[in-house]
Amino acid sequence: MKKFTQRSTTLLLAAGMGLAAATAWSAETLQDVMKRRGLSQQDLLAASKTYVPTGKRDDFIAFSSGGQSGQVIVYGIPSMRILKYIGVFTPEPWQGYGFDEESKAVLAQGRIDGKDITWGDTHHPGMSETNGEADGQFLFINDKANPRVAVLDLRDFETKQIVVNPIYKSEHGGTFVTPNTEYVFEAAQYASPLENKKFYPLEEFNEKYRGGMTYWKFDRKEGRIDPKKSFSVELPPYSQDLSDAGKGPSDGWSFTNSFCSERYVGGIEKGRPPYEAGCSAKDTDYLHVINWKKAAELVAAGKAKKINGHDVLMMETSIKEGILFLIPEPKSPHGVDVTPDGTKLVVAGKLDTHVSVYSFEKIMAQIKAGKFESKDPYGIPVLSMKDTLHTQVSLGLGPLHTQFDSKTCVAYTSLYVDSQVAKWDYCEGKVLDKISVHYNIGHLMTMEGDTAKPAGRYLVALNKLSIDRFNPVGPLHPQNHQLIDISNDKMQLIYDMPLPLGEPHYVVAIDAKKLKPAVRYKLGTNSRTDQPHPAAVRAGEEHTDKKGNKVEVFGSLIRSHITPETIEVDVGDEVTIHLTNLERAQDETHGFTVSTYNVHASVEPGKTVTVKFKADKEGVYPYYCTEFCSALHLEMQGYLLVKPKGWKASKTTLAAGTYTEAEYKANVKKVADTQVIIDSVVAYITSVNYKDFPDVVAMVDDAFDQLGKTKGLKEKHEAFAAKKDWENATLWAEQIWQYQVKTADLGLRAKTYLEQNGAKKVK
Ligand code: K7E
Ligand code: CUA
Repeated sequence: MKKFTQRSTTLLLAAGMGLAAATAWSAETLQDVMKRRGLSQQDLLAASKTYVPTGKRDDFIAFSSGGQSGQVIVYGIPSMRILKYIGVFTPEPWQGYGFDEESKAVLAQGRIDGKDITWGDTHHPGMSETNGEADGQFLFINDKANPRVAVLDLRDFETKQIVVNPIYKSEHGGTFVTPNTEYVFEAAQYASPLENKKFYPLEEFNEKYRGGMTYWKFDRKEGRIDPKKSFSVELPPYSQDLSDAGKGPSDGWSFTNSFCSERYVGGIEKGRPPYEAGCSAKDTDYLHVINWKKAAELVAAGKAKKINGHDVLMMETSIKEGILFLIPEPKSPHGVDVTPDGTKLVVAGKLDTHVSVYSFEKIMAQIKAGKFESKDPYGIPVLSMKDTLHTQVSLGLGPLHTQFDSKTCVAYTSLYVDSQVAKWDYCEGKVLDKISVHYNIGHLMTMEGDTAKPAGRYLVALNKLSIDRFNPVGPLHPQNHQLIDISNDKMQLIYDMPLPLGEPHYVVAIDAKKLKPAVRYKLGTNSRTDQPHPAAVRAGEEHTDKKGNKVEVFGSLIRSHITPETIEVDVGDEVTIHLTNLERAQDETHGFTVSTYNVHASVEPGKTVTVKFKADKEGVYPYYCTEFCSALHLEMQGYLLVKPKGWKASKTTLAAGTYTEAEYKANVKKVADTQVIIDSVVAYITSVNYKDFPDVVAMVDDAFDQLGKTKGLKEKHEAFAAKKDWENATLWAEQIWQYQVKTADLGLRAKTYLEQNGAKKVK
């Protein structure tokens, strides 16, 4: 230990005097590298389009579904560097998600029929919008397997809420938002009886099984979905699929595809043709067109029926009130995407080579004129496909999803079977360009490409197979997100990114400038409720309460100690530990765990987190900080002592250390030397315009916070020295130095930042 601290002083001295920086330049030229690595001009061009130099940031931030991992993956574009995994439907240990009480409460909202469901099949992230444009405030994502929707707040990139769909058993067409995020859509997928736990045999499929469309009311002020103000529209058992919200002229309407409108129920084991045959036998399926604004009014007027306590507008009512229509669409469609100006909708039929562009104006004209070509078996008016189409364009095999460019009339459609992206003009109905991807593309995504104002520039192809793209890692391959430059007439493939967490069906991206995430919480925040945590403490307020067999610790974390450092309980006690991270410094997260009790917390600056467990095993259990937070991180430790029944202590004093006057004096000198470094760093920082750099101002504030903690300690060690108590004198002097190290660490970080970012001398 001694050795380490001396070395640290030397390092600090060296860094303080600017001796540490020596940069070696490679003598290699670009030509040399091209030759050595076998790169072409095209490769270099691609590399220069995606390379983000150290210290620079990406232009766009993407939120990808984590597929079967039940998480969200955040990455930067164009670098494709992964920035974060966010636990949503699944526990995520690093962030303590599912291992601390606050996040367990969020996961518990997603329980179904009283049971935990700790995985999710996430498909479609959706960003909150204001006037049809991505606003960077909230993210929504659905769980197809267990019909649920989650709300993430982009101030801290945390999951805040999970709502369970009260009437479905599966869903898919979610999450799509209305232009001002009034509602978040969730469409059913595999039809089932709407009443919970109701059994009907498949012979009653047409009568008793139903699909539907749910409109979750989003309360932006609260940042939460309000289930009481949410409702659903009952739909036929047609396997509703992807959806989109109208915008501009079509605002107030929603559009939902369907497949298997044949209502086939399979039975391969009974010798019946399988689903795949029975669900694609007819040439067309149905596009559902719903006036959600009017539906909301009807629900408010009491015209809905309560099913499982949830408002459902029954088909009969929707037909009578004229808010629900069907339009035939080509065989087994997948995506339906409303154009940025809201005048058209693009439907891609998986088993057709065409994309069909419908005109909203024509749809409205037909509805107004009451011109219906037929009714479906449930009495829903069916509009003529021919009379509502704007155009059809043959793009290739297996068109799935469509996204839009910032250039007017330009769209991109994924071609699953052809393994291509087609660039085409949806106004004129012509193909502009095609590019191959690797392989079998599902969704594709352009920057803010499903908003009213797409940002263009890049497109990401989300491929189902990666076969030969990456180093083999066994039979389960990574997914392949390919980045395509769309700023020119010809598309250029510029990057392959393997994603190894699940099948990310869809991803959305936003201009990074629109995101304004916080760097710390207000001291004592429960990040899952955004409310002050009742068990938060400030420095000096830490304490432990014991009532009967309940032990409650109100502790704190700051570099580099946990308060308290000993927790004594009796076997069988219920232990609750609340911890507040007192740091203000950016990125000074502390983690917390207790050996073998399966708890973990990530406590970011300002956050208060609770872990809870029953101390049902007598013994000694170290607890410690799990994030390498400082030079003395390993010493950020403590003991949980679980005493056996009837335990009586035989010794009452701790073993004394052996310290000499010489060691005390050495520590005092170390403190004085370090102060010289701190003073020189402070002198440098205050000699330049550091106040023009908000990040530096925060670091300087944090540095002085740490230094402030030395107050009164000099008097303390001197008083012990006067009494020749060399242990206490030495250790309190050491503690001053510990705070100084943190101060100097921050100060030097600030100094380096200023030097690298062109700080200027001030008078
Ligand atoms: Cu096409 Cu769930 Cu959007 Cu997969 S879905 S591809
Ligand atoms: Cu705190 Cu490591």
